[in-house]
Amino acid sequence: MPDGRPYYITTPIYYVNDKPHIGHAYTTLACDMLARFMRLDGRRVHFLTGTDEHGQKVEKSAAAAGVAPLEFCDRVSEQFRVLAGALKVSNDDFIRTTEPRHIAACQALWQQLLDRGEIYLGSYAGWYSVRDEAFYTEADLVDGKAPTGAPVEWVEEPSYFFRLSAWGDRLLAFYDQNPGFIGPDSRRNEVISFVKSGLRDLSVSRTSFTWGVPVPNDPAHVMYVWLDALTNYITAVGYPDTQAETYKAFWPANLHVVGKDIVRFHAVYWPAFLMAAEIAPPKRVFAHGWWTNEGQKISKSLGNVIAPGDLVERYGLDPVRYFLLREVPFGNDGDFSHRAMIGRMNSELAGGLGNLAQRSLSIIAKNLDSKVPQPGAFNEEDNELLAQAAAMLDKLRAAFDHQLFHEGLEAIFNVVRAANIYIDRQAPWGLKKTDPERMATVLYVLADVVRQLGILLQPVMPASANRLLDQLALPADARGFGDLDKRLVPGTDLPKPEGVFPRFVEPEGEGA
Ligand code: ME8
Repeated sequence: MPDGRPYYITTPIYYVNDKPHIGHAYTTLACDMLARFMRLDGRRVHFLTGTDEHGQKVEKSAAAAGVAPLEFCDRVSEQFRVLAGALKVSNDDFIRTTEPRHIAACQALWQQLLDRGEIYLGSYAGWYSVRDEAFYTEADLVDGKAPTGAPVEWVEEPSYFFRLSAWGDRLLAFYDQNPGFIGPDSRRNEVISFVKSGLRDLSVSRTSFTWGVPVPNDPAHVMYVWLDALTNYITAVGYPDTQAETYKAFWPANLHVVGKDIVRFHAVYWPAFLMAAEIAPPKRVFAHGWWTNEGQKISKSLGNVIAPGDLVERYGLDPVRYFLLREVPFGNDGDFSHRAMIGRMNSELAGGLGNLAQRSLSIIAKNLDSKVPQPGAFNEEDNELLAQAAAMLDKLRAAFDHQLFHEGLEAIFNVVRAANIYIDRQAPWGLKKTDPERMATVLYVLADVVRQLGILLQPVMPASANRLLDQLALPADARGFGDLDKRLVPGTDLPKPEGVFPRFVEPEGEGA
């Protein structure tokens, strides 16, 4: 039942140097599914996404576009908002790092760090990659480039430093005491060995450009964009007002979902900044894998960037949401291919779930006057299927607690398969003359299993799942997880059944 326990989940805030693509859509959709899941499970959810608008990378992109940085940010940030709308993302807030609330939060955090002696003035001489917005030592470089392959430039400038070197042991103790802090395990191991290899103090201000949050009392410096960006997670719940209701309810965040490229910033720098300011670190950071397109790295220069809008137009939003979260174990790298997309759409959605619902509901419409059937006593096979359906929620909770989305979806689709086997074995279409009472029982069991599937599929395919539930005439206030064990009411009038998961048919003249 709803317990209203707070659940705070965040996406990374995306750089506005470029248009949104499938990678951004992926992270945001994964968070959206979890946010919707938690709401249906009775939690009080705060779901945050937004844009990261400062730093050299954005400043350079604005200059290349020939517009002032803020105007450029307004324009691209809007595209991320539009994308979130098109993907039906249920975020509760959208933060921009150029907002006054955020600048105030960054400056307050800076002051806390300064007051505690965690920041000191020095000068930086070393390599910097604008693309990564990261500092590198000579030893980090591979063939004169960043380990990520990004170009680097030599930078020498006055800079404030954060005493990261003093935080290594405390970070290791923190990871030890909080084994769930980083997921999956491969990333946790990577982070721990990075910290064990020794941390150097981190440059946290820049003086060679101006597009950033001014350092309090020293406006020649702007804050390093990662210190600025990470702070967004506390800005959005009210920091520096630590007495704000939202801050008290939602901080520390339950989960930061990020791509594997930025795990170090979230799992090393961020908890160190927070602990140094005596703020609790987030409860968990989960880093997912990287998408390629038909086997190739996604890049602008290869011209193979997948625009989320194009996919949605071709396949529909819910199949795209389902595919992205089902195809690849969350945490692993994945490859997008049209063949795989169409395969899942036609076999699991149209052939599995759609077929189950359509067969069950059309027999009810034809033979039972379009009303929820009145069941007789359940036999062993009925009870077995119903028990399998009733076990889904706990499996989903366990899987989603560890961000194992594919496992949760597999648990749901195992029930779809079991129900399709059940309908074939029971063959209700042949019972009308021989045993109408049994026919009604079988169809009741099927309709109720479809109801439970529909309720549990709302987080991943909100529109389709709700259309399925509409066909069962299920009231809108009976669609939460707390309603799962309330069976369909026999005798309820049902609307005319219609297919919710169409097969994908190649548009004429086009290859996939
Ligand atoms: O790093 N596959 O922003 P960003 C999967 N502003 N995910 C991908 C992807 C791909 N091919 N490409 C991008 C930043 N992503 C910072 C974050 S947070 C305080 C600041 C996703 O615009 C993935 O989530 O470069 C990755 O971490 C994020 O986009 C990087 O977005």
